[in-house]
Amino acid sequence: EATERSLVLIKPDGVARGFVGEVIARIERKGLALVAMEHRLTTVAVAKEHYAEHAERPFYGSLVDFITGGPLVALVIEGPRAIAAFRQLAGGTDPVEKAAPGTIRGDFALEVQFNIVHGSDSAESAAREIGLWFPNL
Ligand code: DAT
Ligand code: MG
Repeated sequence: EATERSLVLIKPDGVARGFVGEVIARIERKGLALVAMEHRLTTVAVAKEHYAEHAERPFYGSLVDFITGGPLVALVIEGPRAIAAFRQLAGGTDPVEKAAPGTIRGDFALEVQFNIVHGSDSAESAAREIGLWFPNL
């Protein structure tokens, strides 16, 4: 397989609840490499751009408030099919209805907005998101 990169966020709920190590351990156990990692606060401008595809959705404002409401950990991961591989580790968006037990969301989350992690959903999204979060990479 061709190697790929994906943008992962351990969102503020994941950091506040102490899941940074757990998420990174799952990424490493899967065999994915860490290419960049930073603990940081997110500006409203970056948050809005990151979630631009959801700008018209009713939850957009609270999503931007949530993602800017505390520190998060942004990572770039790399490996064969890294984008799909991390989406598999994360589980579906709804942590109860969609994420299976054994996934990050299925194991640790209850509410859609507070689903611990973000992972790029396509090669196009990954390129856009890596450029947004790690412009020097
Ligand atoms: P994903 O994070 O699985 O790619 P998405 O891109 O559809 O999911 O949505 C981005 C985030 O927005 C998601 O992780 C949590 C939040 N979200 C999605 N649907 C929501 C809803 N119906 N109510 C509240 N938050 C929602
Ligand atoms: Mg998404």
